[in-house]
Amino acid sequence: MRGDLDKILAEKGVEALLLYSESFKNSDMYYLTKFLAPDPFIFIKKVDADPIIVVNQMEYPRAQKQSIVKEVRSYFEYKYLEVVNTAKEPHLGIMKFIANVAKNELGTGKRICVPHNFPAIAADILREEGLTIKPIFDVVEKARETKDADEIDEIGAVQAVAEEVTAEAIDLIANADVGANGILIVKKEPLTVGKVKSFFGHKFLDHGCVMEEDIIVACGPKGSDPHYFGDPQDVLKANQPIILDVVPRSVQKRYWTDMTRTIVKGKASDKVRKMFNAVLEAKNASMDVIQAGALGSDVYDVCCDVLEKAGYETTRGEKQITRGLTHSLGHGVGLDIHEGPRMSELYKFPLEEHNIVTVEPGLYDPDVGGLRIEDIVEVTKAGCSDLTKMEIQLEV
Ligand SMILES: [Mn+2]
Repeated sequence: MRGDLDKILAEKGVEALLLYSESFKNSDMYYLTKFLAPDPFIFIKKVDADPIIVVNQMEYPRAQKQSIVKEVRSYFEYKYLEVVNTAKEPHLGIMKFIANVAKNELGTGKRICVPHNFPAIAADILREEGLTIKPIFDVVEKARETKDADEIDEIGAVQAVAEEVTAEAIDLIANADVGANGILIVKKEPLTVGKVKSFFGHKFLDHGCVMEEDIIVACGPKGSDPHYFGDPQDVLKANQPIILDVVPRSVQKRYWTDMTRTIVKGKASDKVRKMFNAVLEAKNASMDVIQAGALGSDVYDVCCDVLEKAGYETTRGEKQITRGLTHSLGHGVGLDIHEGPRMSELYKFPLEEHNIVTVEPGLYDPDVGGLRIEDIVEVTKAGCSDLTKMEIQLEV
């Protein structure tokens, strides 16, 4: 949560935090300021003090109205034009300007934390100007991992949209006719992945969400690659697993959600049904052990134990496999679609209350395709609360 930031900065042994970025793509910048801007601006915060932002003159009135940062200043207050004009070229001048603002606000003696994606060229120039710049991973990201009630509500609202639209898409698939070679037919035309994605995209927009990144609609053997997104020309077929991995984002509130359902229109083969049962059991067993304090790696282990006991292989211990579970169990979701914490072999850190994580075991087989089930849950003190209300059903 935002309130954790001072503690995190102090733990890292730094005295201030500096960001220079736009805030559409940079979720840290948006999180800290709640000011959505397509051009970079400056964020500065001393430990245990209120932050300030410095924005260009055009954005100044809007930032004052919209940002949660109360102290908003204009570039002109720091003689922007004068500083930039003294440099050999404008880009370098802007870097020099950032250094001037930082020196003005922080002096030169402070250890200043910048995020891992702070421009390297800016770090160089700030150091040339005598500032102590420390790029550090997981500062703002760490604060973002624990969500406050408003954030959980926003993610829940996007999740409700994901479920409504996915249910409609499943209806579309379930009500399709079956033509030659098992190809699904809707209104006398083959039901392609492109048409299904277009359906999702339009419906999301009707609910104030977007398909900012591609969703996964993968039918049959191609779905055995977990991140095969589905080519628009692919046709959906009966009696084969169809993975729907759905990731809408709220346009205004900026939060994502993530849900996967795998369905078969018609009849699932015994092999696919067995995969479905194992994945479902792995998901339930994993959710049973999720709670504040549980290590992400331990939850992943529980998932692998269930799948291995059911006769499937996993990549646990860097095992090279051609079928089985080939990815981790889950990831945080918030202003980014993939953020911390993780539930994987590498993540030997405890989950915390109010983390929002996906639980998404899957099994993959190049002969039949993929089978993945994904819910999104809130970690609580004694367990987890499932934000996903949608039923899990194989055959439709
Ligand atoms: Mn996911």
